[in-house]
Formats: sequence, C-alpha cells, structure tokens
Amino acid sequence: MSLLILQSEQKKFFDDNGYLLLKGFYNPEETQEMRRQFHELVTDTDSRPKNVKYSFMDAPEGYAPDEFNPRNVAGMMDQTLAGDYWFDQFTDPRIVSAMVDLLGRNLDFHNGKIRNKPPGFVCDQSWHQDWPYERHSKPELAAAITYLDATDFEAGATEALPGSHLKGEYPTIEQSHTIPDEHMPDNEHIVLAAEPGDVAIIHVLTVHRAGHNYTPLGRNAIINEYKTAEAIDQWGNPCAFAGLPLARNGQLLMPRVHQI
Ligand SMILES: O=C(O)CCC(=O)C(=O)O
Repeated sequence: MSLLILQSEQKKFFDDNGYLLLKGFYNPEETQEMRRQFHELVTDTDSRPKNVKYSFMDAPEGYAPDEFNPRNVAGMMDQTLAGDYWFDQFTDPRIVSAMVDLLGRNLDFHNGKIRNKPPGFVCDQSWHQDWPYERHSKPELAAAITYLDATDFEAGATEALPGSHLKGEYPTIEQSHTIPDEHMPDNEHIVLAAEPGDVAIIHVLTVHRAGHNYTPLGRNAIINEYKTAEAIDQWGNPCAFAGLPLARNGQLLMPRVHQI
C-alpha cells in the first residue's frame, strides 16, 4: 500500500516502536504563527466559547508563570472549538496524511487538548497507556503531540517505552491508570527531546509519561488524537468533533477554512 506522506522506514519505526518523532514537521514560519495563536488562546481566555475548557495551575514555590503563558494555563480540552485557526490545525492535511499512513486509510478525529508544563510542573500521572482512558473496539488510535517549545529531560519532555504497544494492556495501580514501577524495565525508556514545530506520534498502547519541568520557562504542546473509522468508541467520547471523518479510502475529506 503506498504511503501519503511518510517514508516506509518511518512507518516501520512506528510499527516496531509505537512512537515516531517527526522533526521540523511545521516550518519556522508556521511554528511562529502557531505560537502566536497559542499565546492568544492562553491569554484571551474570556472571549472563547464556553465549551472550550481551561485548567490553571498555581505556581509552585520558587517558580512564577512565564510571559508566554502568564495565567499559567496547564491544560485545555476542545481547543478545536476555539476558532477557525484551531479547526484547520487539527485537520491539517499533513498530519491527517501521516495518521492515515500509520493507522489506516479510513481516519476519524478522536479529540483535542492542550497540555502545558508551566514552570515547576511535576507530572503525577507517571507511566501510563492512553488505552484505559479511551477504550475502543480495537486499539487503532494515536496521539499527535505538537511541541511549541524545546523540551528535554526535566524540561517537560515526553518519555516513552519502545515496543510497549506490542505487549497488550499493562497492569495499573488500583483506581488509577498509572503503571506500577515494577512493570517498567530499567533504562529502556527514551526521552523525546523535541524542538518547536516537532510532532511526536504515540500509539494508544505505548507506555509513556509527561516529564516534569524544573526550568523557569513553560513547555507547551497541542495534543490531537486520531483513530480509524473501524475503531468504535466504547467510553462515550464527549469531546468536540469526536468521530469526525477525516479520510476515507486514503482520500482526505476536509477543506481548509482559512482559504475560504
Ligand atoms: O504531555 C506529554 O508529554 C505527554 C502527554 C500524555 O502523557 C498524555 O496526554 O497522555
């Protein structure tokens, strides 16, 4: 089957490892515009539709919010509803094509969120698979994490366990989706050091975690998830545009709003 945008080595890497880091997926001008739009999104919060949901973080002792995200927005759900730019952002033909190449030729949207790591952010969710949060009839889902800032170890990087998506569902600590440390092999995980404009794709069964951020600068990212049309929702996905058809038989369906 021919691929729309990725190289066959990239697809094989994803199939074998359950993640893929696409360096420079957005060019510097696109990344600058995305950062500008994002800054507006986290500062001009009151004029947004009410179903765009924000969560804020109190600055931990010894840290202060940075100028890029002065209200310390830690997360958002359904940024996809925030305006035309954000609709085009999750339907971008390049990301839809990459997901078609990795997941399948019939592709739907799943959900969109913002996940920030403000200065001093500590991730208590730890190692997890996305699967228990979003069960479907089959695990044909993946998240695209678009980084707006440089991330590295202890500067908010995502970490992942290569090949873990091939091992089924991991045991979790009671009443949580966190995987206990004894199920994590020593020194086998990787740190996804990313630059602004890079995109990491994480398979729904890949064990991963968000890193802490011990720096004085926030690390901000947009996370959009996609699924095949054949993967049927079993958790009652309440998110905006859940199940929106984006490609059928490898043909992309969405027009660009900003060109209309
Ligand atoms: O923010 C990250 O680096 C990872 C996000 C994550 O683990 C998740 O949304 O499930």
